[in-house]
Amino acid sequence: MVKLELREMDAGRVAVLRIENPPVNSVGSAVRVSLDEQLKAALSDASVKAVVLTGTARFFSGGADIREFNTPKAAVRPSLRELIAQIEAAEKPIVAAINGTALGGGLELTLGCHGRVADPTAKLGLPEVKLGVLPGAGGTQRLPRLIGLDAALEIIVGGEPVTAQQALEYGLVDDVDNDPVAKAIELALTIAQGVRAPRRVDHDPMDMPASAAAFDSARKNAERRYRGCIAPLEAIACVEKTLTTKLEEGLEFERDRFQYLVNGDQSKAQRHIFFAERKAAKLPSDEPADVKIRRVGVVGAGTMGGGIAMSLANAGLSVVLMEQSDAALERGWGTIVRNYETSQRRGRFTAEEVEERLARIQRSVDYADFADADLVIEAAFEDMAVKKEIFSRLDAVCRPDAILASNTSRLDIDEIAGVTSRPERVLGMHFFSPANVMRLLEVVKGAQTSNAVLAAVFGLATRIGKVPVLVGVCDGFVGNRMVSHYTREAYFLLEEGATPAQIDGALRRFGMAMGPLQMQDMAGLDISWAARKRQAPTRPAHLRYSKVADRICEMGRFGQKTGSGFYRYEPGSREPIPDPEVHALIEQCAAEAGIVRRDISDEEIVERTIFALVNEAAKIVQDGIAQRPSDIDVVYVAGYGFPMFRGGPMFYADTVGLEHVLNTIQRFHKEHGEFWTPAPLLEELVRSGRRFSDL
Ligand code: T1G
Repeated sequence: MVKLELREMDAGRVAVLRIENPPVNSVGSAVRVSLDEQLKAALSDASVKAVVLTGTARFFSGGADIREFNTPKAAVRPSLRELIAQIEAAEKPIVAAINGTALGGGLELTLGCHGRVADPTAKLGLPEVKLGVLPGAGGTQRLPRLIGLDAALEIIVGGEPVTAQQALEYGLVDDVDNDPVAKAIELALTIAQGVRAPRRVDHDPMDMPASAAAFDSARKNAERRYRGCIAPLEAIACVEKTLTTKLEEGLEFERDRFQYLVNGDQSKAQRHIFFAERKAAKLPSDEPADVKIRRVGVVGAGTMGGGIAMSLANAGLSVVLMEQSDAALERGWGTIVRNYETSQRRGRFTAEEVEERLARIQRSVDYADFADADLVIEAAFEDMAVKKEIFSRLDAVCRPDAILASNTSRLDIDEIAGVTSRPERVLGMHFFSPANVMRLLEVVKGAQTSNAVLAAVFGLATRIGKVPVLVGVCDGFVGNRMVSHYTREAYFLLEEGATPAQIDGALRRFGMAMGPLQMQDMAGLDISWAARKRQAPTRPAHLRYSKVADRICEMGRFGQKTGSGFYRYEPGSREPIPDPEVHALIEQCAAEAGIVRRDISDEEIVERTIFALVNEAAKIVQDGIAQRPSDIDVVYVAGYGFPMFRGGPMFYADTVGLEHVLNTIQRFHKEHGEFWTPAPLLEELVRSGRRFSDL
């Protein structure tokens, strides 16, 4: 919990309080009680001249214990707010030695202190908005008073941590030192001796000419980064209070808004995703990796291969990027260079960092360059014959212990593994475009893929900042298998009376990053057209099929890349413009199908598309293609733009109630036929009164 150590210094005795609560020194009820006891002991000991508060290992503190939210433990006294007020009011100087990551309530603890020293490797942040709450222990009131409005708004609304050096520049810490405890002791004693004044937060209103622009840009920043989330906007309202109210009043307002958020659906959804991502990243087997991945080959320098190569280089890995010709390689390389130059212009990387990353990528047109690779990721044309040819050649040139992975988005990994002599070292690594940005990685386990290989790839995924989700072999794995049903309903709704803009608008208002039709235009309509043509011979003739997308493709309209698809696009613009030619085509398809068009509500659009996802997802869980429903939530939030404030399709279904979801699906089953056959798992859960989150 919290240990007290007395240090005898020339200038007097100092009590060092150390938070010890692995794995991240989260401040839950037990730590609060222990810290309270140790604080009182230190402050009441007349021989103690000053106090230093610090953490252990990599963490000062990862913040309040999120698992205690909405439980009786959250109300155990003292609250974090009370502890911080006690620290702030202490007669003796209390200085924080920020030995490592200090987030949320952990950082707020330091804001009550009379000085702060950080280790050079420390990260300091208030990420609460990512959990759908706000800094609820004084962060919105003290941080602006310490470092000014603009910097505080960026930290509170952006939710991203700053480095120790940035914190020093902001004035958030007084010093950065390799021995933060020793430096903090020194600082505390100089304050005790009156040599230095304690940094006390002024309790009066900041009374500054509030640049309304500061709050307007913060709100715009919040809307851009966390569209549809209410927590960032509530946090801004709290920060605004610092201009007009005293600290105590502002703290009360902040407490009220925190309670409103922590009891709300959005925060419960976002905390669900936080824990779901960590659960997904744990493999069922604890067998360790049998190879350390340092050098990775990538076959194909197209959009995906280039993005994958960047992801790997960004994480410090050595990459061999291979194409079948110099021309293709140079085209791919040019794209990579342009992407890095854009990132550099946006300030994400310095010129040196771009050079370092590019230097990690060796270009090649020769399979022999894969001879010393630990892993090779194939990101070539989505065609089984092409992939089999590539894997045969990889099998011949790569080390026997090298792992061979395909970035295929839906093809059969077992069929690919079958052409190699090492099926136990073959799997899928399905990245999402743009691969250097999207966090999701579907790791496809083949029938013979070994646990040691899965462990190696999961370890790599975390190192390159991806969220790995273990999925099984089927057409489309998890994400794409579900998205087929989602887009099918969107196409049917077009024929039944909705326009592309209405469907996309309804789903964006629901919170999707982009509607299905605009998404199709961005991805390229020809890709799914090729899949539909491949599936045509085996498509059951009695099932309804919409010709809308095929007709659009037959007109050579493949989306943004051809200047028109479901929408049309001005040259150089990605802005979708409704196109009467498409509306006429849709009406023609409806007439041919004998469909009488009607007005369709946003609610029906959302239920027909989102419940189609939920129903198929329940079948995926039942088939064992995903380990659990929350893994599917991770797939959809991290890879398909599902709003994190709704927690993913399964959490959303639990929130609206599975009985309602099942009743609606049964109604759709009557109206629209066997596509809507309810998933037996859904029926079973409703029968037994359980939810997806009970699995
Ligand atoms: N509470 C409870 N458990 C936590 C936790 C927390 N704050 N942070 C991490 N864990 C668990 C996590 O679930 C996992 O558990 C294990 O610790 C290791 O985590 C009042 C209200 C700190 C950067 O938002 O960002 O303070 O899976 O795998 O990669 O204003 O965890 O092993 O069972 O992520 O080294 C604000 C959230 C809280 C920080 C470490 N704090 N945590 O990353 O390890 S709200 C946060 C993180 C608050 C105040 C408000 C990261 C990390 P398990 P991990 P990591």
